[in-house]
Amino acid sequence: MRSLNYLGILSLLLGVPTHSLKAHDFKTCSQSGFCRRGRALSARAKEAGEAWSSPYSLDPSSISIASNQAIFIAGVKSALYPEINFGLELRVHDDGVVRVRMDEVRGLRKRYDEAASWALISEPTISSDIKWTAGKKDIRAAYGPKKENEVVVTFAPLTVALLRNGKEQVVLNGQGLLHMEHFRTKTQEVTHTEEAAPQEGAEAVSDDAQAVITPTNPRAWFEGDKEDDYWEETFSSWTDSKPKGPESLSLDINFPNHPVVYGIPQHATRLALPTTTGESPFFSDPYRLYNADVFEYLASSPMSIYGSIPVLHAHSADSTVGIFHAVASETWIDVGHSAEKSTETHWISESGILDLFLMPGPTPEDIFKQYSRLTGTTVLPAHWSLGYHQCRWNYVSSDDVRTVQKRFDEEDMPVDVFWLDIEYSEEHKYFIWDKKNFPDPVDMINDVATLGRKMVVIVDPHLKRTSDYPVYQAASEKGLLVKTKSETEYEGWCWSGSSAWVDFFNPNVWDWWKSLFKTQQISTWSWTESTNAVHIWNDMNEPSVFNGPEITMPKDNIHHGGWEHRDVHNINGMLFSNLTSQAVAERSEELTRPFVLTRAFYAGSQRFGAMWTGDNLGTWEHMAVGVKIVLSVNIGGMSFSGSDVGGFFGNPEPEMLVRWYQVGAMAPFFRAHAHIDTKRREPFLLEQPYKGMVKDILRLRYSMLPIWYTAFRETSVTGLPVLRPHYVMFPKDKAGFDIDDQYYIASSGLLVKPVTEKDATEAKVYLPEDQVYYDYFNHHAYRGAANGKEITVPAALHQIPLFIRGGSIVSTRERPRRSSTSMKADPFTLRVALSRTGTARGELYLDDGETYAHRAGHFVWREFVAETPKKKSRTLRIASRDMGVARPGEAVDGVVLKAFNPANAYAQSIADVRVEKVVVVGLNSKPKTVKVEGGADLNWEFTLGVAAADKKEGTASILTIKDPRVSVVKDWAIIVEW
Ligand code: MIG
Repeated sequence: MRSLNYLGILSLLLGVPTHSLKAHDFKTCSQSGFCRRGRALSARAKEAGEAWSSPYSLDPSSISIASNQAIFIAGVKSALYPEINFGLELRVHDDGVVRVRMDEVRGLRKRYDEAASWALISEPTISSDIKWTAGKKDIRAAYGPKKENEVVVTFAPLTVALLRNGKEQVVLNGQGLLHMEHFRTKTQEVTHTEEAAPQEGAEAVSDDAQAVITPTNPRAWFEGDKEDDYWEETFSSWTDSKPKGPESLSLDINFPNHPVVYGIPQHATRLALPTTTGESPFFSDPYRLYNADVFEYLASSPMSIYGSIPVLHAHSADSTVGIFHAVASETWIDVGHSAEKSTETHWISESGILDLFLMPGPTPEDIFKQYSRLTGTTVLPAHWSLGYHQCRWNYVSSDDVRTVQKRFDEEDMPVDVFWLDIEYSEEHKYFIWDKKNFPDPVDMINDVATLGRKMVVIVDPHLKRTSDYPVYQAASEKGLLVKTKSETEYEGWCWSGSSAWVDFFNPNVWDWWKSLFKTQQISTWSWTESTNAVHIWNDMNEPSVFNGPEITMPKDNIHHGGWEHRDVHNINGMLFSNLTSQAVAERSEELTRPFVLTRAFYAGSQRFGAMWTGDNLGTWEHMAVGVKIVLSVNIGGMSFSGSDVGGFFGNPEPEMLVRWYQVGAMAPFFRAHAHIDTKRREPFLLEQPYKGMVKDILRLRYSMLPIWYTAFRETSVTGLPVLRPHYVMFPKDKAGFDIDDQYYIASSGLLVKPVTEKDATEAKVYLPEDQVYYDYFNHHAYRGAANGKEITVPAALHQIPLFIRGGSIVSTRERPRRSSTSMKADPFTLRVALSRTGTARGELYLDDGETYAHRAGHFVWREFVAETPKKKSRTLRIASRDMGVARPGEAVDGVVLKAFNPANAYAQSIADVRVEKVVVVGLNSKPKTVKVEGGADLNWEFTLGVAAADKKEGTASILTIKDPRVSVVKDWAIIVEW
């Protein structure tokens, strides 16, 4: 029985093959009342053409300007409902971001307005340099260093536009699709339909808005002539009671002169979002954001999967702008290009206020900075969590775990973390060990930890409803569980059978949840059979409910504060990983960085840990789309991401498994995982030559850990993603806009093109610039071109197309070890990959990898620079200097460094760690001498090949400097002379 999953069981009962269920389990737009209404609105607008006009207008006499000009508030009305009041508020932040909020004022109920409070790190600072100027038709404010940005609000119809240098960049309601359905009482509305038009309100309207609103029945013209699923909605066998009635929000957001849009993860599709509207849309449905446990999700679809980040970048060769809509309810987004070179989007949300952040750019880099100032950067992870993670559903006993660990060591394959899926727990009561198979959990954990490794154990949000589960008992007694619409404890079905769900919106939950993770017994139940080497996996937090509508919770369930599940659905999962990461960090006296993997996520989840792409299939298609999903969540701020290596479902043949390891090793989060029904596929089980290939890939990942860790440091400070697609690196290069199958690793200079095709022997790689790119492994020099060039490179099964961009210095640790912790004192190799002009630069960041001492300045951040000092053209100087000093006052994980001392305790502790090799790639000719500045001659070797400055391709010249005896924490220079 255990080997059958829930949909497997369902499919047996219903006699339907599993794969046909996945689409039917989830709504299309036409099956979702408010989405249908939203799309009907845009269809009517389209049909009406020029005659269409928004009924929403701003009352200029109501404008009030507060807070030293930066906050602008005004009343808004819809001509259709003159008795209903809306309020519009605009704020300009000090970094140029404009926040636009609209809510119903003095309505029958309150719309949910707390999404931003969960997503944002703090209340943004308002600009002190704004001046609104009101005219007859609009009010506007120019701002920015050169007053190049301008926000303009037109009164009738209401539009909000962000301009740069006089040109519109983002326009709200330009197509007249704004509609905030106001709260009403059921009877009232029934009367309206029965009476039909014209009726009182409508007549009043047509008087003052005759010119814009067409006639006979203006409401029908705008809203449709019947109530469409206003008060109740049925999908499959579930009925949503919708006690609040209609409250959806529709808004068109246009990006004139921005032909491409990226973002709004999570969807299994290309990075540059295909269209959903127009003559021949790529997808017929809008992109949906409604966190969902979509079992065996499609490899190309606008359907929701596990997470939602309502962030979109609109891009052109000379501008990038972005938006973030802090909405937590189900949201659908249409994307189209009716005008050439422009993009129109239409956002339809089920509930909540309008809370939209317009990010002015003007470059992708600026957008990342603007967005991370709002929601935070990716937190710097524990160093070990960038190693290799071995997971499976399930390692079935403590001896199984020990054996797997032993096999890795016997084969000399590095690994850092062993994972336990749900079967470790007794009857799926998370935290409670199944003592039949795990009789000695703490001993098992210690056996893993003595070798410097960690364990990750799963804790899901569903609690088995049974009196012998102290966690459930406490939650139920304290009233900490999600409630039904009739305010009773909600019961649903999940792995643990009859289950209840902790309501993380309830502040009383927080300390209690943290108390569970304490490894020392406290007054209430806590997880004493755990240690500090255990970290946590949060799965099923969409939340997944087997017998719920769309495999989640009923929307009319009630959370803390009386909010319906409908209002908070997409942020629900983030609260779980938020609290879990706090719990793990604080579980013992000594604070250490937590690792928490989450499946569901929202804007801001990057502060709490890593995500993975859920239950992918063991197909080439899924391998390929996994790369695109990971790129798109990187765009959404979630840099720490990856897909299940091997594919969750199926038994990959060795070739596929090898390719999947290559994909995983080049992703920020690197974990192999497999479904319970699959055959064992740990890398040591492979036959040769595959086993050797995977071992090499694992060792490659470990040798590159300094690169990954430095990349994460950079991300944690700047907000720029770890994986950078072409449009981020080369915003002006149109040929790169659609590229999403190769990417750069932060600013390291590494370019990766993972191979995701069967039987590949070569790969095509796009080089966007007139620069030399070296093969990472054999230093073959390839040449790009100013207007881009595609090259063909060898890509047999043992080969990963990985390149070092000329002009980069990369740091690696080349001694194979069993885990990352055993590499901490290992020396470094520096690869100086010269640019066409003979220069190079790179960074290396190091700290203790586990504590928060780095937030107090205990770290090493070096900058390496290779250049030819002026007028000394016969010299190359490779210097190491301090980056920390170069950037005082920077913020790390949002914490501003007050002081930085290069001789900090951590730096001192690794003062003996040296650079054991410096490899200079692409020199013109054999040097005469190589020495440490002010020191002795060094030992070196040179092989002549292609020079960086040449036009030729072929193996580059290599100068290998052996053991220069320089410390990695000190300033030094190596002088190469001819
Ligand atoms: O309904 O815990 O995506 O990684 O192995 C399946 C069992 C529940 C789904 C996760 C998968 C995990 C599995 N879980």
